[in-house]
Amino acid sequence: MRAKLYSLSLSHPAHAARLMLELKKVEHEVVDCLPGMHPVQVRFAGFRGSTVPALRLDGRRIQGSREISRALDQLVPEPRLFPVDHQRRAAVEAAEQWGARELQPVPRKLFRWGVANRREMRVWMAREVARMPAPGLMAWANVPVARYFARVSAATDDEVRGALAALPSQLDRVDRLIAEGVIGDGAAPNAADFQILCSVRALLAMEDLRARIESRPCAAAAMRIQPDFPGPVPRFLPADWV
Ligand SMILES: N[C@@H](CCC(=O)N[C@@H](CS)C(=O)NCC(=O)O)C(=O)O
Repeated sequence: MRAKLYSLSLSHPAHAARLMLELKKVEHEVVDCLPGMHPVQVRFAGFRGSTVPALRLDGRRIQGSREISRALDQLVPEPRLFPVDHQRRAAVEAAEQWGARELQPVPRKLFRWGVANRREMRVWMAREVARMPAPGLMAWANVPVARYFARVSAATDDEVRGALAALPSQLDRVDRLIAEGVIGDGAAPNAADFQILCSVRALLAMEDLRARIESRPCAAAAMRIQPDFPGPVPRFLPADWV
């Protein structure tokens, strides 16, 4: 089986896809796209959409973390990403869907707001993530790109404040899913574990938020499933928003 994963070092759904490939022991190559250029790179690779994760698997093109989890379970049944038992499967599917729709956009929105509104974030991105020469110059040159991605994610001041206000109840929900046993079994992670906990891991990497999250059960579960994530992401949020 040949697999090539188009990824981005800061993309939490792309990390979810990589970890699922690792769980399934599918040998794969990771193409670490250049932040900002990733939509062009994935389109150039023949994918219909512009997002990562995008996976070439035995000649097929599969895009989206939820599509990838299903394709992997079909191709390599064990270990399972979706339980066989109907009731358990329904719970995992519902959690995965909630994670993708509600929680996954949060770190993306916050991060893109930071890159569009904070020069220091663009310098950090250029130096630490993209490893570009002349990060100060890149921070200036990348303003239009940063604004474009902020617009695509509706990363406005109001949206970011709203996302931050809703975050505690979303994290409560993740902690409940762990308490109910839907996710959080480190020995047998399922598709919802990867979907949800990779988003929590991305939030934990933000210095603005770490102290508010790290004592929660979901923080320990996220660190277990994904010990490494680029960062820490330096503070960029207004202090009275967090
Ligand atoms: N729900 C999709 C979303 C993927 C997504 O939005 N990925 C971001 C990076 S985290 C991206 O590639 N965005 C490019 C764009 O918005 O054009 C998934 O789970 O795969």
